[in-house]
Amino acid sequence: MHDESKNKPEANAEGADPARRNFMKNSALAGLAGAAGLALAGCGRKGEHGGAEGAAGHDGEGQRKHGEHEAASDHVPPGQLDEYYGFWSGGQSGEVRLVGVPSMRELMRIPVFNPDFTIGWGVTNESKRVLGPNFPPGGDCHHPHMSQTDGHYDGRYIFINDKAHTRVARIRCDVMRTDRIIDVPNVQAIHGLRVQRAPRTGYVFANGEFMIPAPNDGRDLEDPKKYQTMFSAIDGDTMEVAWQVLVDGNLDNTEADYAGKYAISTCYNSEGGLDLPGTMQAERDWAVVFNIARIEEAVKQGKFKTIGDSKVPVLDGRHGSALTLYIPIPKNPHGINASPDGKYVVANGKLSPTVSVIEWSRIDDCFAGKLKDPRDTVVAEPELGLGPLHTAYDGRGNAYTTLFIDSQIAKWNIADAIAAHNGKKVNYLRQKIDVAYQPGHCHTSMGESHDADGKWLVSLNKFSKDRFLPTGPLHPDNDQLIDISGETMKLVADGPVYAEPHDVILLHRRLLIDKVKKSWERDDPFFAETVAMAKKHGVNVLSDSKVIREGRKVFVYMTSAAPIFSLGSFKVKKGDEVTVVVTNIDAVEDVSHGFCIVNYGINMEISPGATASATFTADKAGVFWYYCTFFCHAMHMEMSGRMLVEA
Ligand code: CUK
Ligand code: CUA
Ligand code: CA
Repeated sequence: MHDESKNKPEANAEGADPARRNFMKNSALAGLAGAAGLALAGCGRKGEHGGAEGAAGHDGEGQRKHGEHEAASDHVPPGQLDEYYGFWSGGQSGEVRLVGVPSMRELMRIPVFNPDFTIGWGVTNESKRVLGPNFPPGGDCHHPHMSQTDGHYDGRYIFINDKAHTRVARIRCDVMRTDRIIDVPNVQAIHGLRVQRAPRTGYVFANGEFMIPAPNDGRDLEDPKKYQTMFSAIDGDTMEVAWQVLVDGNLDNTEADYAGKYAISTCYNSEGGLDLPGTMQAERDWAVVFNIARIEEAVKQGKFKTIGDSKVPVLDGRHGSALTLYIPIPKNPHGINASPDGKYVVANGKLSPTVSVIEWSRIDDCFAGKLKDPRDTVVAEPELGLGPLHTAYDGRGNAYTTLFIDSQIAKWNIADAIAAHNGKKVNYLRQKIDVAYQPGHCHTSMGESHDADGKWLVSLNKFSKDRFLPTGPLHPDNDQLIDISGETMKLVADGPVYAEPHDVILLHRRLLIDKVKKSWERDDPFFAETVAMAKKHGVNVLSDSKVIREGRKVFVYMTSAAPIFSLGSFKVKKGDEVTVVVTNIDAVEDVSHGFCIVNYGINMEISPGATASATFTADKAGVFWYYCTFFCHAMHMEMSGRMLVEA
């Protein structure tokens, strides 16, 4: 399709065979369009290098021109810290991963929607209070976003969606632990998720992707015209759904402005289609803008209804509503990304080779009645290449858009794209770089805040193909690290990852380094309920070792200090409901203990200062050893005891 050799040296690095690249491209095209028997309407290319004739997108030339810039190194010497922390969504693994950038070293995994035996997530009572009593087997998380204050990351929380079970979770950044998970009512599959940037978070915005009957209780099964979905605003402090807005079409990704006035969501199914061809009929779908002040006012005035058992105010934001604005966007748009200068938001066309640049101030004008046609909010529609999915920013006026089908990232200039839209003869395209392969999101360092610093870009590629040693039929994804600090993008590293990080945020370490706790504080709410229970039993968890029986319920309290549990054994009767509470009184940084009961499915992590507990039925008689699972001491193997279960 075009001369692959232009993308040197990156594309010609070992293992990047141009012929295979074309195969990947064509198969992706077939997958997108062929399956539906439809052409990719509007995807014709004007030139070899996207829409801008003779653009600097010919990056081979670009590199010669600016050849003085050496790619930054991803090497972080032993003992040195990465400059950035990346919060990687774990996709269908249900977890969040903390990764150092540029080293791409994985520092930690934070279980969110997934059970995790390492720390006993889904085993301990403390985690079950977060997960709920009947927690589902996992989740599908896509979009991690940190809370903000006035458009700056504030280091308090990470919020993340669960598409698989229609939930939203909050992670405390001080202890890197999930502390709240909520179900979102009246909708199905939370996909897009973002935080309100100003004055603070504030709201967490969440898109219900799929359209369903309301209420979804068996009625209207065969009547898709009655299917609908809603946009939800969650109070990030209380984790309660504040309000929902009924929309036309479906909802894909969402974004917020920098002024605290609007949220905006893409819709790829304006058609209300039930299958792939059904969602690809219209040349334009839309982005829908939510006017937060008007919505809050309408809630205050009681202009809402509720659905079924839910008490959440539901407002009508369908076409004609004063609460929303529908901006036509070509075609099946996907990602939506606000520029860090606070002026623009870019909707990514997916089945159109374009992205649509919308100016927030024109949205003001539209809501004020000064602009009549919502399309007039679009101030540029640059053509970038095939399959634009997501856009990131460097804080220097440039945007970076992933091209899924082309397996490239297009760097383009926003001001030039607007000038070109106004008829000026300028090239907005700066460079295209090959990535391996099929990128979804890309993200820049600090790129979703006013502090976008334009140092690094990570491209989250869905396919790794032959970039790594074979791992069986299931391949890892490939996250590629790209230096964007100079004029030209430079590929620096490949990093295999377990499926499937959709999105990531890259935060400067200054946001977290002094705020993250190295041990638990004793009054931490995470285990406060367990400590309160002990108190009721007259137990001081820091010093007491006690077994307390209340009928068939047995409570076992002990402490851990390397290398011993304070109880060498305890006795219960078969059929008892047993609650073991362990408090780690080691105050030494990094001395975590684990408490595992063999053949009983119990393991929990107890880090310095923590109290952890697990409740189970002693349904097998006999001797069952418990032991410490974290190698904590030279005598760690000896850190054990016996649970004696009488027949
Ligand atoms: S989505 Cu997966 S690549 Cu869920 Cu943000 Cu676009
Ligand atoms: Cu405690 Cu190993
Ligand atoms: Ca569509």
